[in-house]
Amino acid sequence: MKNRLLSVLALVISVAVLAGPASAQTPAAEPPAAAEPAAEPKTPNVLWLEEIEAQPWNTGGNFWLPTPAAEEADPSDFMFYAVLGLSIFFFTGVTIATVYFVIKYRARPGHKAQPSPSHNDTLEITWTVIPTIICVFLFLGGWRGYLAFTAERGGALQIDVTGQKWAWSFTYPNGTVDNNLHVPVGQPVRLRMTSTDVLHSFYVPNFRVKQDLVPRRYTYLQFTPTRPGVYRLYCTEYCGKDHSMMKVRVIVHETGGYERYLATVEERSATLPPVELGKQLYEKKGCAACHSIDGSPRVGPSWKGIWGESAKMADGSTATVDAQYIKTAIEEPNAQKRAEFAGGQMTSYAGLLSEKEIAGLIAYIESLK
Ligand code: HEC
Ligand SMILES: [Cu+2]
Repeated sequence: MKNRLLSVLALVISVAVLAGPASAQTPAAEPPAAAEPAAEPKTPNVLWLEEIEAQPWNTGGNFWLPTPAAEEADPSDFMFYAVLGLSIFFFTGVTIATVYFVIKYRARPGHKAQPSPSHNDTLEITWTVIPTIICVFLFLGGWRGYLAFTAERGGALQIDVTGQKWAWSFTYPNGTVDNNLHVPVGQPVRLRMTSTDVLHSFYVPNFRVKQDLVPRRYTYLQFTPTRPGVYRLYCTEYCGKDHSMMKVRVIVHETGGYERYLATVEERSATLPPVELGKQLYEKKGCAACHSIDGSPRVGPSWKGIWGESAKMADGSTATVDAQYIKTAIEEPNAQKRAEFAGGQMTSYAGLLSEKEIAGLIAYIESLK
């Protein structure tokens, strides 16, 4: 009986193993996408950046913690392991003592209960002094780790961070704005962060740093990346329906790579046709979370076919969707509202998009008619 069960199990496993690769191959039968028009040839810099951005993020690490990639990870990991070690030590000690006493002093025929001592100096001093030393040690360790990512350090690269439902904007000292974070290895980075709508929180597990972004207020965070690679950045303050879309990339560049990145972005945006720029912004700036391009309504109106349309507004008037209408919609969303979407909220992108980018978005929406 047991043998038969085993052979059935073996059969099921071998069928699954054989079927696995075969079913994985089926999509290859699809016709090749040769119908796409040939793309413009790309400069080596643009290719380099696209390759880096497409790299899989680092998923390494041990059972407890992901790969450390910043100086701040050291004090933080030390404290994690210290607390873990202390917890294991005391949990085991207390459990063993409890079990031992339960057995040793159990009620049994001929055994008389012994009176508890009412006072014992040695015992009381021991259980006061040892926990006090442990608490002071934990406090100092935590304080050191806290200072590591909050205290201002000289020579830091400052990057402005804006959180918004549901995207990040990182503004570099030269004015470049991106939705992924790019930083150089080995240089302290100081983030000045705020939010345009609700609470968000910046968290990079590999750096062991986390800080809230608060509307109408600035918060700061500091770290020094130590290991080039691609890591993940999460929003860890639940901020609405598409909270999980605020999961982007942090790219730690090798020496010289950060400068090359900035130069490449400039080069790329200088040569991008407006429609392409608008398409890229639609995906990168989080517009896609609320606007579809296939006619289906999301939180906001779809962009498909709206160009030239006369839109019914919430105040009863009608307005033609043209360049001016789109610019106003982006910069002062509350100034004009469509009747059907009057309940939806869009936060203003004034100051977060350049004139050129707004022109790109207008061109892109026009191309969707
Ligand atoms: C959080 C959801 C949300 C995000 C993100 C968002 N929008 Fe909107 N958008 C809305 C809503 C809701 C409306 C309709 C009500 C209003 O105008 O405030 C709207 C309206 C618009 C309109 C007017 C469309 C029409 O047909 O009336 C434009 C243009 C627009 N958004 C552009 C953008 C651009 C560009 C971005 C990205 C840079 C963006 N939106 C990001 C929610 C969003
Ligand atoms: Cu968020």
